[in-house]
Amino acid sequence: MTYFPDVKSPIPYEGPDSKNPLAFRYYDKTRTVAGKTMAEHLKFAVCYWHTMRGSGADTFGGASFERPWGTESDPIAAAESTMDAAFEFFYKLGVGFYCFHDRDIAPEGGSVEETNYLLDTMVKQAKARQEETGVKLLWGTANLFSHPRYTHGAATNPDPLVFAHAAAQVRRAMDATVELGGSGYVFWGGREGYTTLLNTDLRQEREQMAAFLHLAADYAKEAGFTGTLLIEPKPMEPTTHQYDFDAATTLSFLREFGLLERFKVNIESNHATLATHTWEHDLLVASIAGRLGSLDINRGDLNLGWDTDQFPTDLASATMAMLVVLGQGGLGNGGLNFDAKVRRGSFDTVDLFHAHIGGMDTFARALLVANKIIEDGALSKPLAERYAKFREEEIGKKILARETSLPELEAYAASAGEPDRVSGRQEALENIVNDYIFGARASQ
Ligand code: XLS
Ligand code: NI
Ligand code: NI
Repeated sequence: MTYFPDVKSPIPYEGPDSKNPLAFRYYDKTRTVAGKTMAEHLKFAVCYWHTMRGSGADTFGGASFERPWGTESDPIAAAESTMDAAFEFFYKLGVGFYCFHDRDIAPEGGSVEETNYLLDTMVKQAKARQEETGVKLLWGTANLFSHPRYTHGAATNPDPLVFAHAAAQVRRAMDATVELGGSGYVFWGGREGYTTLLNTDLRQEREQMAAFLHLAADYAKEAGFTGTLLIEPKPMEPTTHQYDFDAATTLSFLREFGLLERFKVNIESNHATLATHTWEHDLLVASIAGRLGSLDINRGDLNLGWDTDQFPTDLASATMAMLVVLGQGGLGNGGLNFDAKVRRGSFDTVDLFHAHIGGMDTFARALLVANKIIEDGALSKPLAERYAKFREEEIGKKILARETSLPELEAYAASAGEPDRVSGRQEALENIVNDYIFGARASQ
């Protein structure tokens, strides 16, 4: 049985001139760029929730996709056919990784025990599929937001019993991740936030969240998890104010509660833009703190103010992201997870291929462009120049070493007079980036 009859064999690389819509133009997994293959640089992961479980439903209407999998009335049979389809898709796309929430791969049962049993059953099957296909788990996570018990939050719920249910779920999702060799485990604060401060004890909820993360990190160690624990910031949705607002807020929270050494962050493009940042801003904030672990790749819509999770096709944005990733020497055991969904109207299964192919080609091309920009020092040279005085002049060095004082600086300002006026050259720099993006200076 095949779930994707339009695609007979793995998507081939055919080069930039190909007219075949089911081929890669830039993503050539064996091509070496700066000492590593494209597959090593770009550890793409398909996300199970959007790609396998997405239904096309929105707030105005129910499912619009009629998938040939997951239709059985028995929930385990439905989970099994979904997993068959998932691994067929991963294999045909030629992707190395996938990501899931516990509830994406297995249904919830009527009790904690039954739920654990259902998850174990599906984890066994996933393990066998991974061994057959060589596809690996990038990260696992627990869905702590869909069940009605989590309406007022999971770790930040006013009821400790809800906290305990969330803890039970994370324990088992962590076990599943370890069992499947996942290199990461993600905490996205689903409903950890508030819609009104009138019923919210902000101080208490933050304490609860910190306690939860400490417990989870302790358990991860106990369970033999050797990968990276990641927090995924998002400013809003589903709550009005999510506690992990953006990278800076999340890092400050981790620092405040003694968690900074235990967690890194997973930065999603559309979440950064919802926080009114560019994606590269949030990536850089995390990276300079040494805490950038993984990326959720997608894009928003400039005309809509919510998390539209569209497939990433914006080369300029992907290039800026790859500059940060290459700038820190890669993502280690992190990768690029497609937290993206096809539009409600794109209901054919072949649309899933078009969407992922476009995203993979965009990042492959961005890798080449960013690598060339770095090799040529096209941005780093003017940047170093701009800050040269802090490195070269005595007073600059003293400021950075905190070896001066306001009176000394006053005396310096009085003797040295007015500073030179120097242009920031923004437009010239934008043109340089475009030169690379348009192809004139990029390696094809
Ligand atoms: C939702 C989040 C979610 C996480 C995993 O907005 O992006 O999909 O990536 O829980
Ligand atoms: Ni999102
Ligand atoms: Ni995400």
